[in-house]
Amino acid sequence: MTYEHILFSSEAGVARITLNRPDRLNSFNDAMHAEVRDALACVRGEPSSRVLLLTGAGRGFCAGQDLADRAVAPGAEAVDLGASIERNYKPLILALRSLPLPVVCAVNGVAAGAGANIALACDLVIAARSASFIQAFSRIGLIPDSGGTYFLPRLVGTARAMGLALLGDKLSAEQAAQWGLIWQCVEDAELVPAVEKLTAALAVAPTAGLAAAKRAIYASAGHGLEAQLDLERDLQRTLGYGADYREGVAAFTEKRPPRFTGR
Ligand code: T3D
Repeated sequence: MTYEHILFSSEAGVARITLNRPDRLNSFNDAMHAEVRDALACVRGEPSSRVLLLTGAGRGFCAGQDLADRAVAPGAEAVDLGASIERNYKPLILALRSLPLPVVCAVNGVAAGAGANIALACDLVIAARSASFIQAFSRIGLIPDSGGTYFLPRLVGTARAMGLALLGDKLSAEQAAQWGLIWQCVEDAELVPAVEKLTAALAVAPTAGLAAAKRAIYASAGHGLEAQLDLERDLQRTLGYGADYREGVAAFTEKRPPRFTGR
């Protein structure tokens, strides 16, 4: 597939998707959804990719749905937003969450509407200090979608989730990090070097182990303690037969850096 609305590359274990409609703050239309879907399928099918970086081109990360596609003429039939979510946003969020490798989101600017929640669906979110998060839905009569009503209360608690959802105010990257909504806020000039350092480290990490940790942590939201302990047991059993565990223990005992293959 040739890409018009995203940039996609994979090098040295790092796959990169850059949302690339900067004049619309990288908001999503159907074509961009199709391209991201295709790129995510490539990452999933390519074992040499050991970490995925998602970011945006220009001054914004992503402003959610392209509202120009929703401006129907007076009297014309309304768009079925449920169908749009079923076709595009739900598969996107599930694909990011289930990808068996770490997904880093570099929030380079404003993340609004579904754009904010696509960022929150990623495993490690690093934002530039000038970036912000806006649950813009309430400004146009909608609810937080793309997992917003799931991620927000789990990450920041019901009171803050409610404030963000009902008021639609801009939350600074610094405040988002203080509240635990994201992993880190860095100075604007530090975003690229910090993300490069992080993705380079994750590209040589024991990928299967990280994927299992991701799976277990996300599964915990729907589990009691006993079910979670069972899952940990099963995942640990599988990892214990893996090459990276063997290599990790060997490297430790031989007092040398490990050479993980991701398996
Ligand atoms: O519809 C479905 O399928 C259901 C799913 C819905 C998911 C959703 O995401 S609904 C929420 C949609 N998003 C929004 O409501 C956010 C709309 N954008 C904004 O509120 C503001 O643009 C921002 C707060 C994000 C940034 O403000 P600011 O002042 O920094 O930039 P700006 O001037 O508003 O935007 C710059 C340009 O991007 C501008 O174009 P122009 O005037 O220079 O030609 C603006 O129209 C365009 N833009 C920004 N967001 C969108 C957009 N164009 C289309 N759709 C957008 N979402």
